[in-house]
Amino acid sequence: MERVALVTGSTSQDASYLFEILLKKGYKCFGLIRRSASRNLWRIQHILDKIELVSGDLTDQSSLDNAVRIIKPELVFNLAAQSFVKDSFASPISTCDITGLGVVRLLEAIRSNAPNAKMFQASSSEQFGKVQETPQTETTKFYPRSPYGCAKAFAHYACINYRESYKMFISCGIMFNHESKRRGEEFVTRKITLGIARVKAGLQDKVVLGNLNASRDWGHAADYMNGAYLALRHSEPTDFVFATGETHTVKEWLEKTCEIAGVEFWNAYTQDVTFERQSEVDYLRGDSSKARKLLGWNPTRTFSDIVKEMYQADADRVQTEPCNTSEV
Ligand code: F7E
Repeated sequence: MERVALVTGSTSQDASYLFEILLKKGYKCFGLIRRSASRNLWRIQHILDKIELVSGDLTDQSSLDNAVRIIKPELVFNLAAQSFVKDSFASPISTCDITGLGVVRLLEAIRSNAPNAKMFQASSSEQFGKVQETPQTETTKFYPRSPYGCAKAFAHYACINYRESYKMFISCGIMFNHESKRRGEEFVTRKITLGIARVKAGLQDKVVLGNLNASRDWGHAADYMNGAYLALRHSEPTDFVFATGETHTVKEWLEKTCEIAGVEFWNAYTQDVTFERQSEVDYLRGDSSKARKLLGWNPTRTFSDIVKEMYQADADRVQTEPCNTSEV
């Protein structure tokens, strides 16, 4: 029988890596896509002829029902979200609608139309927010610090509730920050690698940043999507932390990028409160022992590998498509 997977958030960094993994494993892949997202296909351009895009939206129940009923997926990966934390303060209602309630709509669509499908929910380390213990594990108490974190925590609990109430196979991966050369330019890692590449090329004076002291546990998106796939291959539905166990400040990311670029760190940036959060997540460091033990999962790239990959890709990019990141 043909193995069929449905992925939401099709145009995202994460979906692009997950599609590559699923295609290699022989899955027929369907990607849910909002009509308005259809212009943003650059991350999946190289596999567009191998996957099928289906119109649908996490805010539209009937589109989810139709997609799940017609596709009858064996695996569903929910990667769709309003995922930019800073924007969630400006748009709390729509963030909660998409990132929180949208997951319940998807759960209902699966329960009604393909109850034996296995679902992966991309939960987030933002759920830990003001951390209650370090390192953070699957049992660490949540204390979200943004509408995005609150919506993700709600979605996480909804998944557990459906798993327990209806015996559905639903696993949540609590994903710590994961980056790559396909990362959106609004996130701090890409903003820095692209900004420094532009500074180096003489196209921009400085990178304008907010809080440099926040610490994040940064891994590579391809590794984390491999974790998502392994989570649904596991015999039991459960929750997993995906993290490297190493934490670095935003300042360290900036310093490493400048070092790779050969740019003077002190001259390369300036700070602006516009880019600070109303309430910040100061420190994240995950403990992924459970995923390592039960799934044999391991992150394969170091902090330095990831910064290098991203800087190099951006240094190449600025030669062909100069753009300004100071406004994001
Ligand atoms: O911020 C600080 C900012 O926007 C990281 C999402 O994928 O990971 C991501 O959420 C840190 C924060 O990612 C700027 O205050 C300083 O402390 O890159 P970010 P995030 O908020 O950690 C989690 C796991 C998700 O689930 C999310 O969807 O960097 N920071 N200056 C800045 N951040 C931005 N964006 N821009 C700045 O200028």
